[in-house]
Amino acid sequence: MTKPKRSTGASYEADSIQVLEGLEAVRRRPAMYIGSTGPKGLHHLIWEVVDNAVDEAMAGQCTRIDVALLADGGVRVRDNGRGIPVDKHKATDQPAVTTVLTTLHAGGKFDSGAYQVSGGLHGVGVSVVNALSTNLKVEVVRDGFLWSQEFAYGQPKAKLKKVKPMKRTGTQVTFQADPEIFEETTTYSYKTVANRLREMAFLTKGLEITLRDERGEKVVEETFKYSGGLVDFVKHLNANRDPIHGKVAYFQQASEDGEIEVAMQWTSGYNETVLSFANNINTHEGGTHEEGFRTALTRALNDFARGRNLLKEKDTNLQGEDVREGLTAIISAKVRHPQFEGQTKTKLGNTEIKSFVQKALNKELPEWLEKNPGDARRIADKASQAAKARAAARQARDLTRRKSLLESGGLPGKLSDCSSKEPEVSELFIVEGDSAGGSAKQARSSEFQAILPIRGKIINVEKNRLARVLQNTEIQSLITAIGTGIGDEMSVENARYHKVIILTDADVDGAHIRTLLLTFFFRHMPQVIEHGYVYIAQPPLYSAKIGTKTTWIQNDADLDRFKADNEGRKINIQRFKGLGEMNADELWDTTMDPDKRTLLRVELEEQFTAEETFSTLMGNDVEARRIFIQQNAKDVRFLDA
Ligand code: 0RA
Repeated sequence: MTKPKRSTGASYEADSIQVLEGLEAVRRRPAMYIGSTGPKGLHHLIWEVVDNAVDEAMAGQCTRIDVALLADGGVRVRDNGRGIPVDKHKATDQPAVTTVLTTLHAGGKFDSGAYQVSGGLHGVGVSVVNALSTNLKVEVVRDGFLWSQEFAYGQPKAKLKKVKPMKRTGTQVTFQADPEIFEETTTYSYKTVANRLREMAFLTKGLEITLRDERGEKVVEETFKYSGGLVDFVKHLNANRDPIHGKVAYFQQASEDGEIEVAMQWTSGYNETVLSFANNINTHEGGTHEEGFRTALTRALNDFARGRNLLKEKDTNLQGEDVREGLTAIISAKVRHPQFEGQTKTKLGNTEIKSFVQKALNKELPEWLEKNPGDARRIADKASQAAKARAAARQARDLTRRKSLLESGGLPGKLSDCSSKEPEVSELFIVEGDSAGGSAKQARSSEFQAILPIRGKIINVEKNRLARVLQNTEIQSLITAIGTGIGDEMSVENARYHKVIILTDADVDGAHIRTLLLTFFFRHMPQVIEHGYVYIAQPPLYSAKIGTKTTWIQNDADLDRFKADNEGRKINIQRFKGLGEMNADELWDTTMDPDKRTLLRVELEEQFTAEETFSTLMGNDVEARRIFIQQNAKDVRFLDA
């Protein structure tokens, strides 16, 4: 565990906690403090408390955090840190813990006396959690006693109580989110919580985090603890990939400007998985820590390749993307005063960090390459192959572009386009097979619905280089139909449809094709997913026949209802097999009519889970893939509806 330095030697005193604002503002405009009042905002409540406990761990003062999702819908977070101070706070004339829980920004860690590590994005303080909870109870073990205080809607119900003598130290916060604030839902997703806690544990070497779900019939419990930290993180991401060198490379350095940790390992694949974090927040949009890393890496590998004569004098330098082909890397920066920029405030802006990271790695990387010459050679060889493939890919891409210009209107021949030219209302159905494509074409409302039939399996982008992918005719049609281009050259503003709907059979083959398509979008058009343009159609699961009348049934609940409504009659129920079974009218009624259909919008969960999902599905480990598809063929686990 890292022990950050403090800028002053002062220990926390109750009076270092500044009083800034009341909590009514939080209840009036909750979204300002937690981003939203939807599921994301709800989960922020947990992150807020856990972040504080992780700060204690980063300060070397806490070794374990226990999170419980309680049967009554509440959450309990317990840690064995120092405990929130309970002595009198001068400015408020109240115990510090009371001030921390009732005063905005009074985390005690926001002033210059302390090194705030996590938070930054949602480092708004536990008082926000308090303000947005019907009930909150804080229990502190500190100074030889157990202390306790309860609140309702952020207001103390009674004074801080000295309960009884107790050894050790720690904090426990139990709260119930207010359903009047979180109107949409107050139900936490186990998976979301587990993923974030796992990520936190990877980022904080040695910290033990447990998660307990007491809401179901059976209590579920998981423990996350990684003594290898980022190295374990990389191994985890590469579990279903094929590494080309045994040991994960690891570098770490601390200075006045902050702290940097990097772990990396190359695989035989063609994609790049570089995840970066600043103060434990996933910096999806990158930033200065990532830039420094990339610059140093490209330089180190070019120097190595030149030095060993793997690159001749006449050869051009390897480019960044060549060097990062097949690379899995985690960059974790700890910054004293992080500046978050970008559209989603997930881009690190601190300029000093770029040169700090670059300097650190300019020294460490060449040393690692020299010390591991066999590994280094394989990596450099792979990079130079990637450079050659890149040249070929450019040619293929130029070809696609030229071809699309030659074809009528630049659109693929197989596309039955809609007449509307307004992307906002236009829908593209990507339909498996020509026959289903035919029905869909008959069924559609041609005003706003376009049909693109896809024949057979499309190419697996996870196992092929871009040049090869772009030669695939199905992929070419897809790219030209959607209109955004791909990769670095894509612009989502050019999307010709704001609904791209995948329509495949509800069987294992259909699930496979759907996954191939999603993998393609994830790797080459991620913004199309991020903008919420990708959907999955939900054809019915059953057909029920009474006499000659067929009813299509969407799900198991509807099936039960149908059976109940038709008790005593002879019903012939069949699991729906394929789109080919339905005629055009049926396809329209069940699956395509905007008034009746249900669509699942594809949303990416935490980036690293998505990485894991796609590399498992499409990577080398066939057995892992088979199991995954069978388990998920029905419910498409990695999608949040
Ligand atoms: C203010 C100051 C100190 C610790 C904390 C707050 C603190 C907050 C939370 C929230 C959940 N768990 C927590 N653990 C600690 C520093 C105390 C010191 O210097 O002794």
